[in-house]
Amino acid sequence: MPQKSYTITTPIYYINDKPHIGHAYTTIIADIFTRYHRMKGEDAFFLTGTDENSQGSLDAALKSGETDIQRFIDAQSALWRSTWDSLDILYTDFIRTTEERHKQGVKKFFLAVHEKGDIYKGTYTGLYCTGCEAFVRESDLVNGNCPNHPCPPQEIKEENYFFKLTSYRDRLLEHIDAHPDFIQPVSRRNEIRNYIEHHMEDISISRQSAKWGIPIPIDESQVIYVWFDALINYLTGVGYGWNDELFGKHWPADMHVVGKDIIKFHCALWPAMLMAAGLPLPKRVFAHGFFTIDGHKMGKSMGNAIDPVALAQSYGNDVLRYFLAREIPFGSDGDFSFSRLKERYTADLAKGLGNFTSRVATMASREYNSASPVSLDSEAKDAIGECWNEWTHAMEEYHPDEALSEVWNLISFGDKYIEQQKPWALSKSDKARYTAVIQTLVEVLRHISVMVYPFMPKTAEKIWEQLGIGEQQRSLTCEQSRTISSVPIEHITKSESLFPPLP
Ligand code: ME8
Repeated sequence: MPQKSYTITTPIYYINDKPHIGHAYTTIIADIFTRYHRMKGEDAFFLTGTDENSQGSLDAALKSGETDIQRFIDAQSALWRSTWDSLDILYTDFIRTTEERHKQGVKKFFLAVHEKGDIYKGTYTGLYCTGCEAFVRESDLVNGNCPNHPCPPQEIKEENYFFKLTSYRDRLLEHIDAHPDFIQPVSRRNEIRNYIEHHMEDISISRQSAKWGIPIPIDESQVIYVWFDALINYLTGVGYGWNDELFGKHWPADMHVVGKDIIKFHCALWPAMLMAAGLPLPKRVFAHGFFTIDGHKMGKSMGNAIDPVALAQSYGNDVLRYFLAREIPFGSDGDFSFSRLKERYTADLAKGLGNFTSRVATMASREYNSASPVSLDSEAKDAIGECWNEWTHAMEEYHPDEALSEVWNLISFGDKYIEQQKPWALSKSDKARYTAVIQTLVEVLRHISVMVYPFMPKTAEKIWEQLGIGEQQRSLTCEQSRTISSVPIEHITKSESLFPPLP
């Protein structure tokens, strides 16, 4: 059977800003699902990258004093890439919208939509916010400012090319109704349905005055509107226009992970663009919530943006990954605070997973009767089976926080099992029973480590190291890890604590 493919994407981020933990959240969640799908034995393609053709890029370059705009953009893009590298993000490709392969794909796409008759010339009179890179309505302004940025939008009157977005109103609504999974969570689906039905207008897809961007193939005096250009990265990143085989395999995407701020672009404009170009639609757009920092909106202007790399250096990559995935239910808004991070570190990691691992490894590395056959206690077998069922269900339904909470139930089970069985007493009174109890505990820990892997890959590896789990067993699929019998316990070694107490 050919290997099943799975394609997941993040937004491509604007390079005028530095990565903060909001961006890291989206990217880490996408990485978690990529690793999960790879664990299922699928060929998972994970696309991320940078959005470089915006007015904001140009403004930031000029502000920095750099006269070579592309050089500034190259350095900024490299910063984003190295951020993901240092956070253990296993992206398959990193697409940049100033790359030739992207520009060619955008031109091809534009011409396909133009040929369809969905592009016309008109005059745009209205407001434009450079922060959002979007046209805004007078009625959306708050005290004369853009609702998302603390500055007034620019007034623009331009000859522009427009995309006939409204021609797709009925088809978009039909698609959303026929595919309940297309927009998630459900609350977002209702919001988008309402927007498409009552507020959606044709959209200007070119800028006459912009000095940076991809020229329109039929009129080089204008550049393509940055969102029309950026959305096409999801195609050019998987081969559109340069590798048909790759494109055939990885389009349509299974999941676009985005923040709730950009759903109109992803759930209305993007599917309409694809319909116009005669291409299949992505299977799902998941719009996660936004989180605040200690209750305050995060952003450069607020001066409270947290650098994910610095945070990971202080606490560890896996701690950051765990905290973000566990603390903020995927799809809801949340809050980030150092006090919650420390609480979870101590309660869930140091006293939870770390302590359980250390107790099991300490006991198992001592003397025991390794000749005994492995027979798991039935209550442990049931707890492991139940955890796998619930974990898998949560992962399939895109509830990473719930998947983690199932793993932590199994850790609690393991802790209680130790208290009930009292292996320290059995080691003197009943060697055979002692071995069975230790083997059961090692098995519980092994299953925990596999289910923890997509969230905390380094921690899982450290547990495998202690359990003497070799390369071959590390690359088993979920199904294989779930069903194989126990690991050989004579290799167990106790290492230093996974999560030492915080200073
Ligand atoms: O919008 N909480 O890029 P961008 C959670 N280039 N997630 C957050 C967040 C927060 N407080 N702040 C930002 C763009 N994000 C376009 C995308 S895609 C074709 C083009 C995350 O750099 C969230 O995923 O402004 C949000 O959608 C994204 O960063 C916006 O990144």
